[in-house]
Formats: sequence, structure tokens, C-alpha cells
Amino acid sequence: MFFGKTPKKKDRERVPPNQNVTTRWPVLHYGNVPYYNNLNDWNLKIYGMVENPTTFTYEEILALPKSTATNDIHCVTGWSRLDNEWEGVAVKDVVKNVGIHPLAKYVLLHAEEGWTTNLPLNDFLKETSLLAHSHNGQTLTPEHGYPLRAVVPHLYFWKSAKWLRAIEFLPMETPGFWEKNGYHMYGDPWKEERFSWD
Ligand SMILES: Nc1nc2c(c(=O)[nH]1)N[C@H]1C(S)=C(S)[C@@H](COP(=O)(O)O)O[C@H]1N2
Ligand SMILES: [Mo]
Repeated sequence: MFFGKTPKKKDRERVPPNQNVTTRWPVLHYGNVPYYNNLNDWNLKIYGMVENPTTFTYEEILALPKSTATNDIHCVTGWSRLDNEWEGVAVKDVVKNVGIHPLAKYVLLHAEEGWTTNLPLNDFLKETSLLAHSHNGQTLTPEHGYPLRAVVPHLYFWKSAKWLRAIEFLPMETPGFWEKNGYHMYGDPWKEERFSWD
């Protein structure tokens, strides 16, 4: 077991109930890892309830203001990893000019292979949410979401879609991949919202 490192007292207050701190970074996902030889094959679509549906190339993402954040991540399977340094772009900068419709209340994040996850718009737009291309000073590895992943640290880490390809704005909540399979619609780690029956 690589878990079971007892966190320092101060750290313990940062760890939600029934989570164990790991200093490693486990790789967790459903399906296959996409490998990109060429980022010309990659784009990020923003669509749904927006005035200006937009498709960003990777260069256009990198041209947005840089954003960095340090935060803790909490996987629903029980591991937490503290002090992750992310570099990327703030969600609010990405969606700045798309003209979000006032009736849009949720987003569905679409990753490679049709994998999805849902969250409320306000959670996605939070100051702390970003789209990251680097972790602890290194470009993300393919396994951890290269070239771009969501990081929404205040929710369980399954909401942080790796290999992000589209952001869909919706008037109503549409369950994503794990949410259809019994995971909680919201996923607050402090309330242990792991499964839909929690
Ligand atoms: N596209 C995609 N993103 C995903 C997943 C997935 O299966 N597919 N799994 C989620 C889950 S359950 C977790 S815990 C984190 C794991 O990210 P990591 O492998 O970088 O630790 O990715 C999340 N993002
Ligand atoms: Mo997870």
C-alpha cells in the first residue's frame, strides 16, 4: 500500500473525512490514454447555451493570460494529494468572450472517447477552477491529461476531466459518465458526497 502516510497535524485539517494523503500521484481513469504527436489534431470546443460558440486551438489557449494555482486534490477512491502546483489558464478567462446565456446553469465537460462529467456553472467558474497544462513545473504526462485537463479542486477529483475537448453549457444538469453510474451529482469531498445515495 502506498497510502497510509500520516499527515502532519496541520495538514490533517486540510484532508477531508476518510481520505489518505499520498505523496505519489496515482493515475486513474476509465478507458484509454490518448497520445498526441501533433497538437494540430487537438482543439477545445465551447458550445451549448452561449452567444458565440468558440473553438480554441492549443496556441490560442496558450495565448490567454497565464494562471497558476496551488491546491489539494481528493479522489473519491480515498487518496488526497496536497500542494499541487498547476499552470494553465483560468476558466473565467477561457469563457470570457463566449457570452454565456443567463439560463445556462450547468456545464458538461467532454473528454476524449466521449467521457463526460457534469457540474454547476458557478462551481466551474469559481476563481480556483482552471484548465491546466502543467503540474509541479512539468508538462502534464499523457496519463495525467496532456495536453489540457480541468482542475476543479473543491470537488472530488473525478470532476477534473483529463484530455478535455469540449465545454457544453446547459440549462439543466445532465449526468456525466460516473454520475450516470452512481457517483454523486455534486461531489463535495468535505460532505463525503461520493455516491448518489450519500
Ligand atoms: N477524461 C477523463 N478524465 C478523468 C477521468 C476519466 O476516467 N477520464 N477520471 C477522473 C478521476 S476518477 C480522477 S481521480 C482523476 C485522476 O486524475 P489523475 O490520473 O491525473 O490522478 O481524473 C479524473 N478525470
Ligand atoms: Mo477518482
